[in-house]
Amino acid sequence: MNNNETIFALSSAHGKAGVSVIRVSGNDLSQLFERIINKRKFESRYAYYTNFKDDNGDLIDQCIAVYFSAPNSFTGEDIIEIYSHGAMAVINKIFDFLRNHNARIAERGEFSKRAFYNNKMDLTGVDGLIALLDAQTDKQRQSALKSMTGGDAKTYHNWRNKMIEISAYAAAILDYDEDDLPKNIDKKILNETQILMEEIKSALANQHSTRALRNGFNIALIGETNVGKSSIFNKLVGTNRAIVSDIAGTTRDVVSCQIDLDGYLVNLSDTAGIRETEDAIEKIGIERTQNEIENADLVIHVYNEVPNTLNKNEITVINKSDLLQNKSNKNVIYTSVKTDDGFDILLNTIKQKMHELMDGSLSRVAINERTSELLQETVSEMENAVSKYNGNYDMFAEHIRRASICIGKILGVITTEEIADATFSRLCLGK
Ligand SMILES: Nc1nc2c(ncn2[C@@H]2O[C@H](COP(=O)(O)OP(=O)(O)OP(=O)(O)O)[C@@H](O)[C@H]2O)c(=O)[nH]1
Ligand SMILES: [Mg+2]
Repeated sequence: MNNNETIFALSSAHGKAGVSVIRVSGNDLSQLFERIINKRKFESRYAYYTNFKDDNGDLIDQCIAVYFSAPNSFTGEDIIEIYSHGAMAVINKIFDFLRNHNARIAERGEFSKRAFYNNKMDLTGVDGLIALLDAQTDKQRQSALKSMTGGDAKTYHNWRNKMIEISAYAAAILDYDEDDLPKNIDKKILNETQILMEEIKSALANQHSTRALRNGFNIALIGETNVGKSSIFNKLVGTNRAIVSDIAGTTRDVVSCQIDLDGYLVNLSDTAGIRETEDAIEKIGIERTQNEIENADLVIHVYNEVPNTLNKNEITVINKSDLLQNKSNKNVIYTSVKTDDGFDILLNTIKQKMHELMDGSLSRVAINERTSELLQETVSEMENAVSKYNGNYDMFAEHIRRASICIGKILGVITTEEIADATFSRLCLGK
């Protein structure tokens, strides 16, 4: 990677704003900074007010500029931050100036990529940063910050160090006399491998909840046509998002909305009512309903009468309770969109189910597709090590070593360009 090129980008959001932040990163930017602030001497990390002029001596804008000298900066290189007025015309003019001074616009995620290669961040930290920039709710923010500040990395380093130690002891059994090694070392390393493997398996088994914490808890509202799914959906999201009518088969597509429940992000979906139909479009809608059910963390099944059998994994709602005389079944929730009856109970039940899945997920390592695959590979290497243990320390050490490489890849301690590129391309410009 060529770290010598000077790069720049708008680090704040596009669009009219009071202040915009333009970030420049490169190897030695002191001359450029002197030019921007129009001074010969400066100190790092001091804010300088400047009448920022272009190369013709015309004023671009009145700005504040700060210098972060390497390695104490986000990228580990020299960084200049320019705080200008947030107008596109000003930003474009500053960009022109920077281009004239041998800098080029940064690629997506390029600042973070440099930070990674300069050991400022590992890949779990970058994952955290990506999640933080996407965070909408408080729990998402907490989870992202934990990853970004090294919470996940600590666990992975711990696992990796243990693996390296186990593998080293296994190799030592072959090379050293029994008397020179700790007592019962063979049993100890097997035991430690098994404990470690269980810990990783448990993280994998809970990956569903950590993903729901990052991407949202999926709730699908399903049921036959006309039972009032869209009316309930609108009530829960607080706006008239979905069309409500007394014509059966009104909702044909999935209508989704994100809501914040106790700081957790929830993706609520209203779906096409399930019924036998010859209508081609409605059929597609019903297929989409099936997809929503598969992806749902929680299904709210809406009826107008108590069904013969209740599905324990779903919340059963009997809607239009204003039209019912008998509301005695304790295993269902009676609601009425007309009278508001039962909505407090419905909301509390949803929250309870959500907390059951999500609480505790903050303390676990965050797992995404990339880390999930590598963790599965880790477990399979460890299983191989244990099953081939029978006195064959060579094989054992090799499998544990390979498991430690998988964890190294999660951290980016051992990495390939593709892994890094795939991660950084998920970042926005200016990060
Ligand atoms: N009396 C009464 N009518 C209701 C209630 N909830 C919904 N309705 C009415 O029932 C009809 C159907 O409501 P929708 O919310 O469109 O039902 P849906 O389940 O989404 O229907 P589809 O999209 O066709 O599957 C509308 O006329 C609503 O006004 C309720 O609690 N009580
Ligand atoms: Mg509907």
